Amino acid sequence: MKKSIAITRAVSPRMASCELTHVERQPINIALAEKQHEEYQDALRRLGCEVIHAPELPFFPDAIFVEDCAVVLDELAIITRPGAESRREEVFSMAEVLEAYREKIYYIEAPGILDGGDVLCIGKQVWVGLSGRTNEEAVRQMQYILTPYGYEVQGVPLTDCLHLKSAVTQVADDLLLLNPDWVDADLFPDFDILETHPDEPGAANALLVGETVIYPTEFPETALALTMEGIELFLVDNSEVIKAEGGVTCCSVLV
Ligand code: CIR
Repeated sequence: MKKSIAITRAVSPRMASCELTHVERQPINIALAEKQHEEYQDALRRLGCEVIHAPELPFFPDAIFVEDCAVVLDELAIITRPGAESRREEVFSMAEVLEAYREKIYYIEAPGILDGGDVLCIGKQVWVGLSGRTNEEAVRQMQYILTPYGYEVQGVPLTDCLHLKSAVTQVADDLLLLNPDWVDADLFPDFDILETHPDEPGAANALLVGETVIYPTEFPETALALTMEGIELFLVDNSEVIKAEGGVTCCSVLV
């Protein structure tokens, strides 16, 4: 397995006041969120990752969602400028953590806005969701940073979801899990596509670690379809993160 460090951050006691865009606010059980986050981090360890904790940010309700703070590639890291103003300051401590792992660190600058949840990288291809949190200017900056390293960066239109990785994630070398109502499968011509079950629109967010996929128990029909495709799943309860409009990719940065 290539990536073996997973950076995570503790649940904020204020998580119930998180940003929400497409889902109704529901009470969040912080103790349960903490337990589920421990189990998620145990899953990462069981799959060969060393879990490193970014500094706690108890006053930032969305602090657990570290994925949005940085995009890490083999050669470099890009520190984002999150689209939600309440989240802008989460990135600084992530930059400090990443200094230990990457010599080259770049920053998205205003007027660019970028959430890491909008960035899907596979090999040298990078898709960037044009969501409410990420704009064309950030795509332009990503192209400027990444083209010299041989990456191809393209902006991707999205509908009705928070981030690109709410709509599509990689679940095996050649296979993407995708919700066709939220993103156009034709944007990924080099890949086979497994569609999420129609009753489970939020089911496209899966975290591939090595050859295993960390996947929420909350989407049983799609989990079954993944298993039928021969994908090995490591199931985790993720109810509290889902209430906060997050998923399994959002809670770690794999380095
Ligand atoms: C937010 O709206 O920013 C958080 N409540 C959820 C962020 C989830 N992050 C992700 O999908 N990468």
